[in-house]
Amino acid sequence: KTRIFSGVQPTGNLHLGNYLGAIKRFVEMQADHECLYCVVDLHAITVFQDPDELTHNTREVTAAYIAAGIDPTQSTIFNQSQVSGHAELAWILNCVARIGWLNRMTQFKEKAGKDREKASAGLYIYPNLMAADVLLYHATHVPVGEDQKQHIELARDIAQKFNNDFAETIARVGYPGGFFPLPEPVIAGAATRVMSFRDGTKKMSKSDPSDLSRINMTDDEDTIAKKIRKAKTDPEPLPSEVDGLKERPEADNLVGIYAALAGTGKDAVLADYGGGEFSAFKGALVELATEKLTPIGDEMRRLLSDPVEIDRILADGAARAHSVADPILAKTKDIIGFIRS
Ligand code: AQP
Repeated sequence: KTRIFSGVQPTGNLHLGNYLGAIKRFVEMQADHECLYCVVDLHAITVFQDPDELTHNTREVTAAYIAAGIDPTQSTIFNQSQVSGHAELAWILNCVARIGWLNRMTQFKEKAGKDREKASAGLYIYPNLMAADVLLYHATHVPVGEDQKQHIELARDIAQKFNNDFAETIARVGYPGGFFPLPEPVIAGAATRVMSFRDGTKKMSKSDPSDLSRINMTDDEDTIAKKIRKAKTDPEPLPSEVDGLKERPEADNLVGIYAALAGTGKDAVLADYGGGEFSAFKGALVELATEKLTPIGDEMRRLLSDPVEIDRILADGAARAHSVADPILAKTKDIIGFIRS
């Protein structure tokens, strides 16, 4: 049986990359699958967060999910810290994962920077918590942006090692084929890695100090237009074939964004705009991005004006998440040999 799990960190500045790489895809999956969408606040605190901002940002991600089209009565929307099984299973998986595996994680190297000794221990073991998020629900598929591929591969390795280490007791409790399913990353579409508008070789990111580097999900029409018009490009006209985008990261990025927003492929976009000047294409992109994004931003603002209702939705989602997670965590404890009363 298919079960989808994914999450977004409440760390502010939700942007077009988060939308196209993750949230838009979450919406597309909910019609045909059982989905759990988490606001991963435990992940957020691996880097210090101001408490009031964390609270606000948690509600903002929730509002973004709903405004983008996730129906909280159909999918389970909740915040991670309200379901203690994430932290409990993460501890168990800390004891399964190997230090050598964590040392290969490129995101830690990027986020910790040069002075690694000053990074939090949480940032280092972040991928184990992410494995716990997915495995706690026996999720089978995880829609993510390209940057998270390595972490899902690690989650698979951890699940496999757990299944091997405890094969005997796992068979005894009735799972001869392994207890944790190996989750599949789902990385698809024309914009799995949206790049910065200032530098086509860097990923669009929440923490980039330049607001011009990204489109935020709450940007208004004028801001979206300004950012797209100022986005870095090269002087050549757009190519007619996708192959012509190869050595042109900025052009490739904008064409990919257009394709993802329009729900087509890069080839279809180039069939319409190939050979033309960037200025005309940028004008069309402004129109499309405004049409798709501003209603979401407006709805986020409307939802955020009622924080009590957002908190109610999160509490309801947490209760439903508990009902899936608790039996799986209980079985995990049996498998390990913990006594439960
Ligand atoms: N640029 C991107 N293109 C496509 N997908 C992206 N995602 C993030 N950036 C891009 C996807 O969004 C989901 C949620 O990401 P996150 O909030 O958990 O964490 P993040 O990757 O740390 O976000 P940022 O924006 O990249 O923040 P900083 O600045 O801290 O590095 C994930 O599925 C992710 O793949």
